[in-house]
Order: sequence, then C-alpha cells, then structure tokens
Amino acid sequence: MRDTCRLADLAATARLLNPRELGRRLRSPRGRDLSRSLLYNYEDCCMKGRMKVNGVLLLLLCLGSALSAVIAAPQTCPANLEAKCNDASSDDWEGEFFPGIPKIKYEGPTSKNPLSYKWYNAEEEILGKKMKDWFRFSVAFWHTFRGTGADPFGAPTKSWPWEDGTNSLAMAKRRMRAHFEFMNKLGVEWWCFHDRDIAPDGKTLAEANANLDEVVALAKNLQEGSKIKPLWGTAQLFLHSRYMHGAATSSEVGVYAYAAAQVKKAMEVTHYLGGENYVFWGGREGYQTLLNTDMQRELDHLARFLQAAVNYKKKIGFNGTLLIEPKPQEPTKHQYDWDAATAFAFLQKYGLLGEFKLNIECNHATLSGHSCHHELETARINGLLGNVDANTGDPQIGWDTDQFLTDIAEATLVMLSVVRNGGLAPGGFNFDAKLRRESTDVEDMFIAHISGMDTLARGLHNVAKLIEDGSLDELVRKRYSSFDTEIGALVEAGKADFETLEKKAMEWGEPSVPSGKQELAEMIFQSAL
Ligand code: XUL
Ligand code: CO
Repeated sequence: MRDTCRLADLAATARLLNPRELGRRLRSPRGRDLSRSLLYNYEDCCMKGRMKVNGVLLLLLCLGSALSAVIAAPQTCPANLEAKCNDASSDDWEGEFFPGIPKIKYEGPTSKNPLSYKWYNAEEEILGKKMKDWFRFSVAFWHTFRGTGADPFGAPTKSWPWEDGTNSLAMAKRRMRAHFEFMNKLGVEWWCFHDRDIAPDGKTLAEANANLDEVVALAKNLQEGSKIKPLWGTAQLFLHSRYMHGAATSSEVGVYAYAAAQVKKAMEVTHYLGGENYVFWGGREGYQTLLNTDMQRELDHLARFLQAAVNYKKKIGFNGTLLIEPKPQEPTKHQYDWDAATAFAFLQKYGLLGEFKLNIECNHATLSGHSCHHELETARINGLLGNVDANTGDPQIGWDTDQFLTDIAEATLVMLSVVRNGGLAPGGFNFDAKLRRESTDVEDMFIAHISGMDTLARGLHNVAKLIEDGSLDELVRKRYSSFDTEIGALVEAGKADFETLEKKAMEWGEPSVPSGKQELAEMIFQSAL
C-alpha cells in the first residue's frame, strides 16, 4: 500500500513541478509552500473522491498518500512570523491589482462585453425593491482569494500576480487589498470570510488572534468611506487536525473549548467589521461511524455550544442573525445539520428556534437528495430562510463542486422562494462558488461573478413575469380551493373532527379527483424563462 501511495505522492509532486510552477518558484526566493497544496489534495482526495471513483482503490490511495504527505511534505508555516517562512516582509504593491479591468457597469442584454452586466442592474426597481436590495451579493473570500485550483489529483493551477507563495501576514494584507479592489470594481457591497482565510493561523491561539486583529484592522480601514461590509463571518473549524473528531461535537473537551474560543473571536471581529450575520457550518460536526459515537451526547454538546454563542452575541451587542448552514456530508460521512428539516428539528428540540435562521446552499441541497427549491421552501415556510450560499453542483460529478449558478430555470426557482420570503435581508446571496480549475486568467474571477449575478437577475425578472401573468399562482390556488369554504375551511381552522368528516364522506360518496395539471404548470413556468 505504501508503495502505491508513494508513487501517487511522487506523481503529485512531479505535477507541481510543471514549467509554470518552476517559473513561479524562480520568481519567489523560497518558492511555493508545497505542503499546503498537498494537504488540500489529500483532503479532497479522501473526502470527495469516495463518492464516485473506485472506492477501495481510492481509499487505499488516500490513506497511503496521507501518510506519505506527513512524512514527505515540508511543514507549513502556520503563522509565518518566523524569518524562514516570511519572505514577504512588506505588503507593498505598486498600482492596481487588476489593471485593465474597469469598474463593471450595466450595459443591457445586447452587450457583447464580458466585463459588463447584461441583466443585473443594481438600481433598477423590480417587484417593489431595487435589484441590489433583493440580492445583497457577497464575495466569498475563501474561494475567490484562497482558492488554488488544486483538486484530488492535481496541484494548484492559479498564479495570481499578487500571490508570493507564502501564507505570511504581509501576504494576507496584500491579498485583502486586492479583495477590496475586486469588490469595488465589481460593485459588490458584501463579503464573507472564515477567520483563517483572511489571516494566518498562529502557533498559539493568542498568536492567531493577534494575526487576525492585524488583518481585520486593515479590512476596517479599507471599508472606511465605502458601503462595503461583511454579509457574514465564520470560524474555520475543520482544516486543523485538532478538529478531526469535530469541534463542538469533538469527543475532547479541550477541542470544544478551543472551538468556542475561535468562534468567540470570529464573532467579535465580524461585529467589529459591521457584519450582518454569523454562520455555523458544521463541516466536521458529525460522524464516520456510530460504533464509536455517542450521538446523543454530541448533539447535546452542539446545542450547548450554540446556546453559548447566542449568549455571547447578546453580551457583546451583536445584532446580526446567527445562521446554520445544513449539509449532509463531506467531510464527515454524516453531518448533523443534514438538511433544512433536520436543522429545524434540532433547533426546536433544544429551544433554539427564534435565535437561528438557515443559510441554504444549493449544492448542499442536491447532496442531501433535495432540490435547492425544496430546501429554500422548507426554510421559508418555517420562518427560517436567512441567507443563500449561491452555487450549484454538477449532476454528473455528484460532490460539492461549488460552481457559479448559470442555469436560468434553477435561478428562477431560487428567486421564487426568495421573493415569497420578501427578500433575505439582513442576509443575502453569498457566492460560495469557485472558478473551475482550468480557469486561470484574472479576468475569470470577474466573469464568474458577473455571470452568477446576471443569472440570478434573470431569475428575478422571470419571477416578476410569472407574478404579473398570475396563471401559475391561480393554478395552485384553484388546486386547493376545496379547502377554501365550508368543511374545507373547518379543516384548516382545526375544527373538523373525525365524526363530522365521516358524515360528509357518507353524504358526498366517492370524491371526484381533478387533474394535478403538472404539465400545464411546467409549461407556464417555461414560458417565463
Ligand atoms: C462548505 C461550505 C462552507 C461554508 C462556510 O461546503 O459551504 O464554505 O459556507 O464555512
Ligand atoms: Co457554504
């Protein structure tokens, strides 16, 4: 097994040494931190590959590769404050990060300019609200600025001009400045982040917090004089090995405490930056096997953790909404916040309803065997729809591919729920989506977001058409109209007992059951696209 994996490891290393990579190493005196790309590869390999590829072979490869990674890969520089890790002592950068890319403007559907909006017209009023207020679009820092293009079998492919290959504090600051130029040029006013995306980790919690403070102070300065602020912040409780058994559901109380400290700090900085929400995505809150798991204790611990977060939020005067982001699995075999209905039941059981809403991610919805529309509607009818992590999956690949949404029919369904919800504020649409591995031009970062924003704008236009036309609403209204009067109205009022209903059933005889008109509903929907 070790030999097979060593071969895989060598192959991965060889792939890193392509001419492009070599060029980059030559530019940077210490070269790129190889271990990080390997780390991501192993993680992806073990988490994602299991879904489709030959299971046993892949598992062996993953296990062995992970082992050889530990042996062969150089140590990462978690804080990069030491000289040996910190090539970039300055975050200086001459001129623009995105030279030649103008501020993106609305040019209308006939425009052929890829760097323009064809449908998203921020100030245009539609269904009683400006488009920008329906959407509240947000850039996800981790994908757009930390995504490397690495996949289970290959090295990073992106070589953004401002990256120097380190995870230093200076690099974090330069990256943050690039991020703000990106948002300003795109015309987006919200951003989302994990604590560890924006600042390097530390050898101690205190050091990590100090790193975070430095980058957050810069972000605060860059926000000054603009409308830009976080849509939400969150703590990264899944990458570090301490979280291998989970964070709030870890079997180790030391890990539980560390996670609490990380969330405390992440909530503080989100509040400081004027963030409007705070997200809990429990990537490792779940299990690999129930044989070694006390599910009841773990769920109790998670509830205590979330209650402590509610208490702390109130203590520091943070008025943002707390959001739970359901996902069924990946990286765990089973994540506790499986889907919207499971999260709802959990919140009810532990008396947390009213303190949390849900952040529905479309790709997570399809992983759980639902449509995004189903998850949005489940959240909405229970008063829990707080935010959308706007992305989509790939029906053939089947894992969390985090693609930008470009399907107009899907976007129309998403917007049907959002419009019925009266919007999402203080939530919004966060592009939890990444460029494809093969998309390596800086302008692709813009094109991907523009395309996602235009697709959702088309969805909103289509919903306006459907509402104006009214025939879909009428079809649904008519379908349930037998409950509008007499005995049906009594049922809905909770006043129809079994004796009354039996009497009616006897009197009416065999009920006539009308057509469900599914094809007509689909025809009306299609005609709006
Ligand atoms: C992972 C995912 C996360 C959360 C934030 O699938 O969606 O990026 O949105 O932790
Ligand atoms: Co997400």
